[in-house]
Amino acid sequence: MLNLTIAETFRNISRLLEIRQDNPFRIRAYERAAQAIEGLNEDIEIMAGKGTLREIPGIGKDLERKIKEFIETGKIRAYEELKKSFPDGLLELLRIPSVGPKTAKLLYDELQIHNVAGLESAIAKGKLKGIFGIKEKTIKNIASGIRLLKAGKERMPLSVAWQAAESFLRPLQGLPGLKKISCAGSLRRQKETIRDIDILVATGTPQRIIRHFTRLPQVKEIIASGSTKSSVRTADGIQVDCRAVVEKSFGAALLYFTGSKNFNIKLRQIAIQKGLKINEYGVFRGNAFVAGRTEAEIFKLLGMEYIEPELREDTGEIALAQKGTLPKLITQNDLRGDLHTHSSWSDGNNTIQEMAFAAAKLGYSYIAITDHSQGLKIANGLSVKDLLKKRKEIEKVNNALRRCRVLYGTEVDIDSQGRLDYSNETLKEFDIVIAAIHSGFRQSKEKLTRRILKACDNKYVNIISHPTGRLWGTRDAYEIDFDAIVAGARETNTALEVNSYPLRLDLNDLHCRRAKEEGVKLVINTDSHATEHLAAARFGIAVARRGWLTAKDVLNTLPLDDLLKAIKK
Ligand code: DGT
Ligand code: CA
Repeated sequence: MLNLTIAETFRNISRLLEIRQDNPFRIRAYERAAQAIEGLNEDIEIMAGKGTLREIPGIGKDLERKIKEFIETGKIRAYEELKKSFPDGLLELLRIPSVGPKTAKLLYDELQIHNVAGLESAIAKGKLKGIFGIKEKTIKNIASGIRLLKAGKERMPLSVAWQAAESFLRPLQGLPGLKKISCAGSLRRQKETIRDIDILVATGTPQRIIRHFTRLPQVKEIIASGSTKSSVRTADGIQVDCRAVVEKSFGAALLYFTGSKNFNIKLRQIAIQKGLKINEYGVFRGNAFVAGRTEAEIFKLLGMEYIEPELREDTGEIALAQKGTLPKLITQNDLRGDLHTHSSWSDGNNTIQEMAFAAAKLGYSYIAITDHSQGLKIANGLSVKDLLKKRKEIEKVNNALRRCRVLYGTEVDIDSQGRLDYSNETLKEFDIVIAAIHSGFRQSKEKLTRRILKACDNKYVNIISHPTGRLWGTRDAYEIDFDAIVAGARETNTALEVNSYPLRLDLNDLHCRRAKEEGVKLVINTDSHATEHLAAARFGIAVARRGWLTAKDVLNTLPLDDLLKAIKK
């Protein structure tokens, strides 16, 4: 699993080229490739083996060769050469989200700062103040960037964790002697970020399974290894723990190691009230084992409904389970379409037809192609003239493809004053309009909230996309008054989006739950820029499930006609 390492290498190349003021296209090409590799759902080594690297958006012959070179030798020669012409440590500074190439160079030249620790201490001592080109606000941004960077090192996004987990689960499944296998911990609860991966197996031959686990090719280091438990680290620095238990205890162990810790504590108290003792081996009355094989039998014994892992956070779910009134959580099967995707008309990699075919293949009955609006030049936003042509093309695709209807949409930009990037005249022609903020993230909370509310007020805006702007590891959510936005959305019948793009997951679980309580509808979109991104819906579904959403709370579970009625203002 070298996806993250290779993406990081390409990003570093892009940054160093930028300091050198190299060709902007080249700089951009490396950055794009880094992004594409980060977003992959497949192991890049496996892709290299199959010869499918060139299918990754932005990977041409040259980058394909570099990826192969890295897989084979652990290095890219051109990168090693490039690094030589820069001081050591400069790259570490560049990893801080708000430190661009110019700032890094300035810090180095003026203050001889060459690593994060040095920068932290310089900020603490007030040394950055008064340096030409560094404003007070920049210093604040750098400090919060350092915090983001550190947080990013401690936890990985859910998508990355799943990818790593699957590379362990797949080869273990079907081993002789293995009875059951599951992930546990925060991954099974599908938290948006994961510290380490927990795997649980039921087997009568634990040593054999554990040995196999520690010898998998992606294991780079064995941190600890015993007869029933082992911890390893992958080349990407991801820690994976594997525990083996007997089949009789599998349910109890799964319950215990899935957590959360607070949930476990509450469950144990309930068991005690019933004269039972619960631990990772089973449920006991005195010394007698009474349950433990499955989670379901344990929940039943404790007098409650089965609680889905995503709900196990001790935030009210236990009481509902005791009453038998838990919400029936949405599943990926409930989705009937995707309402936020891009085609090659703006900054996507695929044509409308390719996107529509891919959606049909997923069993969707509709897909909205919501390319960027005219003002968003970096994303190749569409002029009004382009829109006419795009609409014609959609008609053509719809005539040819019956299974999946293409909706004529846009992701219209909300400008710094809350104005939309197309006139109402233009907006009213779309089947569906989503509005989003793409700049001015650092405005005050009041101003940002007002911008979104103003967009909600527009008669033609159906959905607010990625409402808080969070980009994991790069940008915190911008400050908005979420309660005000929920109220505005409800008044104007505007839906709020859960953006499934793995680094966004915005809205988050808490937002979902709040919106639902207030009767605001949600949509789960992928913001796909290529056909293969459509599969990311599973991460939006994970967020929605953690936010207690049912299919009824999510508009794109509706059949097309009902959907179009429901979004009308
Ligand atoms: P993470 O790894 O920080 O993303 O989150 P988790 O929830 O996977 O935490 P982890 O890996 O430390 O432990 C896995 C599960 O094991 C946890 O969710 C609940 C259970 N567990 C761990 N330590 C304790 C404990 O001290 N008491 C109880 N009751 N359960 C624990
Ligand atoms: Ca864990």
